Amino acid sequence: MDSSVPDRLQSRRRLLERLTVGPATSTELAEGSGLSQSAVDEQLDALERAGFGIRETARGYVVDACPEYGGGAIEYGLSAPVAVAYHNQLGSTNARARELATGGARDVAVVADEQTGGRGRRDREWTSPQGGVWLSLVLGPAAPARYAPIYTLAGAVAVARAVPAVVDARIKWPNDVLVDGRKLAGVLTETATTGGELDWLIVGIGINANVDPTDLPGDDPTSLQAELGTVDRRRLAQATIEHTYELADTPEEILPAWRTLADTLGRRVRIETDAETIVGEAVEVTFPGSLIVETPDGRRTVAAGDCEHLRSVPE
Ligand code: BT5
Repeated sequence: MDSSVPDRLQSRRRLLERLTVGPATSTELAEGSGLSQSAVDEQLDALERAGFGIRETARGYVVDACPEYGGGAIEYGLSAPVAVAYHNQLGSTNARARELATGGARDVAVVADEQTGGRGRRDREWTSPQGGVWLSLVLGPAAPARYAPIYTLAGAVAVARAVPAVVDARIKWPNDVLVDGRKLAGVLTETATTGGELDWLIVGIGINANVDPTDLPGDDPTSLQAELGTVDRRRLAQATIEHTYELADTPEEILPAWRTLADTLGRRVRIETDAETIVGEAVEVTFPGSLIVETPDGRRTVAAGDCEHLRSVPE
């Protein structure tokens, strides 16, 4: 891997962060981004080639047009210190994120317009045509390895918070974001640990944004386009990254937020684990993300599995 890639992206991010605040001279941009004057000029040229409108005024450079989507577009106005590695097409953003993470990168989001080998949990396929928001955030939170499952729940909370409020997004344990019971988004988390601590964390998030659900597999999927019409993917990707970043920093806030958005609690569920099938009422979720199921044989604590909602438990 070219380890300079994240450095270059971080400089562009800092430059765009400075331009988000207001006009900036090239000296100010150089100081703010850690780049030389000539490297700043090169970055500004590259941003213009990527579709940014950049104007020179008496007080410095200003951005007067931002592209609809792309790496710089997502970084511009982003309130999280995350650089964006954007690809028109990629096998899997999680796979690329893993390469970057093992090369030492942190605080980078890999984003693709289309994935040709998107993955779900247990190596299932995740269909990812153009128009969706397919992203993987590489983070390095200082946390014990046993916290790993909580970040999957964080990804689902981030999506539910990021989608336009008129969509009543709810979470099915542990990682599905649903609208009226239909799957809108999924989360695939990967971690590496050293000495009982998290080394890196990848939160992979797939949101069916501007895609046609009839092109998607699975049990009655939906998309924001189908629910609402075309949405602003730039804003959606930004909000998803911002919420995920913030939650990863405050793991104690993830479960309370998850509970308020949960569709699973209080329902009859069938959970398929690697070893067995558990049927009962989902009564609680506990740190770092286990589901407590009340069964005829007593309470069970389920750390991982596929959850199916059965009918609601009568009052
Ligand atoms: C998930 O898996 O829900 C996790 C999906 C994570 C995808 C993101 S996209 C960015 C990043 N890069 C990757 O390569 N992955 C992550 P799971 O719970 O196992 O659900 C997978 C199942 O959902 C499949 O077996 C299908 O039935 C169904 N499915 C596939 N594509 C779908 C889609 N676009 N929308 C809704 N359901 C889908």
